Amino acid sequence: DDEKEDSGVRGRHRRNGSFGVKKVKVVVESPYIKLQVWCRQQKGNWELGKIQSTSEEEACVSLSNGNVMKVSRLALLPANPDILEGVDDLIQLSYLNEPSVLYNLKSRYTQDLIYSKAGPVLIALNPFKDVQIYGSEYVEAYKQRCNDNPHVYAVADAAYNEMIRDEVNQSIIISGESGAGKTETAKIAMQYLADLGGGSCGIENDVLQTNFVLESFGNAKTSRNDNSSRFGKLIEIHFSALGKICGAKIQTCKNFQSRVVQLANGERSYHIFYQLCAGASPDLRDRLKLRTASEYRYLNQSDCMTIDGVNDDKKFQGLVKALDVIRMSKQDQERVFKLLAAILWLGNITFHETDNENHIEVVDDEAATIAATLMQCSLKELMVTLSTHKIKAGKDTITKKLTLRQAIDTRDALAKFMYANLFDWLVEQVNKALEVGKRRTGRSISILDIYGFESFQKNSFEQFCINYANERLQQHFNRHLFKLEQEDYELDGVDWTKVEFEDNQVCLDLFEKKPLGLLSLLDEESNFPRATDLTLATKLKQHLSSNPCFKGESGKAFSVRHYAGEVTYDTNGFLEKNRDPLPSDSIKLLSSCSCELLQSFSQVLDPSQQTNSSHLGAMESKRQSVGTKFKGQLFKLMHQMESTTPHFIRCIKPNAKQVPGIYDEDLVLQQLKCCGVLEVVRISRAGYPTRMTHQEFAKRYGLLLSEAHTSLDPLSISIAILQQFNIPPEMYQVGYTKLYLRSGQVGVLEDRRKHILWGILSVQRSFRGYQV
Ligand code: AOV
Ligand code: MG
Repeated sequence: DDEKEDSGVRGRHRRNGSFGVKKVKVVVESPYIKLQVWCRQQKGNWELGKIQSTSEEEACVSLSNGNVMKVSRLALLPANPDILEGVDDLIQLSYLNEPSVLYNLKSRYTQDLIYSKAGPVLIALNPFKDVQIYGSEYVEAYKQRCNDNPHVYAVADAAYNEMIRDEVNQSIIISGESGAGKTETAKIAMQYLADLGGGSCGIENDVLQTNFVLESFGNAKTSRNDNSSRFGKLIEIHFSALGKICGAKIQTCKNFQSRVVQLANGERSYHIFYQLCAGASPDLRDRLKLRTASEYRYLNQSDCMTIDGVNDDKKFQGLVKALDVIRMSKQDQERVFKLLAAILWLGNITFHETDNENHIEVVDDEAATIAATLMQCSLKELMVTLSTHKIKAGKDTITKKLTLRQAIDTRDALAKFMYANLFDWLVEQVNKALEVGKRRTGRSISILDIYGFESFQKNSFEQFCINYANERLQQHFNRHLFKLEQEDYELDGVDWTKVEFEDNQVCLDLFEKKPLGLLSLLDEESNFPRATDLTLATKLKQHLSSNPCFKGESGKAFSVRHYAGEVTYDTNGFLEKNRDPLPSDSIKLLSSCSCELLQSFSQVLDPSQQTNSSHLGAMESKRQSVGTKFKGQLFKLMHQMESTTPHFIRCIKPNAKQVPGIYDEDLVLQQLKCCGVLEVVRISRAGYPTRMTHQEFAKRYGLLLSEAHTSLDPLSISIAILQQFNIPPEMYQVGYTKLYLRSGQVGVLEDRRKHILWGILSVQRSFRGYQV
């Protein structure tokens, strides 16, 4: 029976194996007449109905749309009673099958109840419109605990309180597909914390303003999201002993720069370029020799120059204000804008051929002149750098002309390098402005918002990195919610039936194993001067085919079975993007610029370490490969989160059109499946989410005991408390070291405790002559 019931709704990416819904056998016999059921339709969707009559194999069901159908009993699943419609925690559902969960979330979504709980996890459905559930009134309600509807505010509130109560750092980990709402959710959480931890120094406002700056420079319109984050961000908010925000630190993870020089139709480069072109004052335009966005090759290669409903001019004014708030000097702001304009003008530089072997020279026009002026270098040096390379031959150095392709690559590499370093410099400035005050206690809440899982028609190196990061994040989620939970029970001798969950270690091994993993093999191949994308693909297929998460495809492609679905990657450009070469001539050029920023960028690299490995054949500075650097940054982020208590938010995109009101069941189901939300519900429902050591429990609730207890043993005190409050035995378990309570049980004790403490406090105050 089990197998037969698993069919039904077809996810876009059907994964191997079950997705863990407990299958309930529907016994359709006479007592079940009138029973509410889900009835699978031809298209695979489910309709609600009531059983009219049954036979051996079939049932006659009247559907909610009025139709009466005869269906196989296997096409039926039990539906939840009406009283459970739209419950705010999926834990409360009697039946946890696919249609029941989907319907429950849908019924809430249509009432603009976009947040729900799945046990300890908050599910956030993107409304794609303004929903009136934010702002000071709501903040206040959650602060006072007068509103217990699931909300990002409630998650932030829990994190804050646990930080204070347990003196343990917290993290809020937000995940979900591209466009699901992670960045917005992160901002909502920050807003709440800023309200809660706002003090006299006003630094909480600075923290909020940094979002504006980072989004301008790090976000762009993609085909999935008009404001897609192209970098990962962990913002660590620090609190003083009084629970006030006293500073913050931002860590970022690889900002992908290829977008600066290359765009697909329907996509844009980073917002800042359009904002600058639209919003610069006439004076600034003049100083930067700025034109409209459509006059720059780097921007006009895509057919998309504006975003519906977004005013780039206004955004620019907002950005300047935000830069003021984070105390960036006007001089530095001008430097930044100059550099951006220089990048745009670099893109307009063209080349003309000088012989029939494709060798080129730079066209000496306004683009080259203005770029050199803005970079504050000599025009001649710029032109030489972009059109020649030097090769060492024994003691001599020979200068050779570049071909057109090489020249374009050199120019683009320079632009990308400038942008990448500008972004890092900016993050550094932001961090200086947010530097933690002297009264730091070391207590913090970190909010993680990275790029969501991406699966496009064509997937390249960027998707490869992004999806790898998501795979890591998924493991963090799994470890905390499944592994640690179960290990905890087992170690502590608690009676517990193991729940199976989808482990993604095999996929992580595929990426990380040395020497035979995707990242190491990519690095190895990147070091061969004659390697091509095809030899890379062949090598991967040769060494990795035994990993069940790997699949070789024809030609230059390969597929990875990610936790969120299978993605086919095209190795086209992988080697180049992984090497990210910058000829040493370009670095020399940068060090010759009188622009201080550019000069400082040139020092990031050490020109003494030169290799000949680039396709350009020129000497270039050796840097860590992009893949390896990415892995390093990711590990640093994950490591930092290991020592925190995590709070998970799963954002879900209800439709791919980015419009309000449409709930695409297949799309939602696929996201619920791939992020393991349903398994979490199962575990939580069966488990004991509250756990405290005997000592902690006795210390916290000992004051509730009505009779003085003669024994000082924490276990006896704990049990006496449980008995006094008549907590039924099935609601808790006593482990060797800890007490485990089912959800909801600790609330009674907490309320009582607060009541008593408040009483004591009042008495104390009245003694001191205060009015109570
Ligand atoms: P993402 O961060 O998850 O995608 P965003 O947070 O940028 O997604 O959300 C995408 C868009 O959805 C936003 O620009 C808003 O228009 C809308 N949106 C999201 N959450 C809300 C909300 N709570 N209320 C109203 N509108 C919302 V990516 O960075 O692409 O992975 O990489
Ligand atoms: Mg985002």
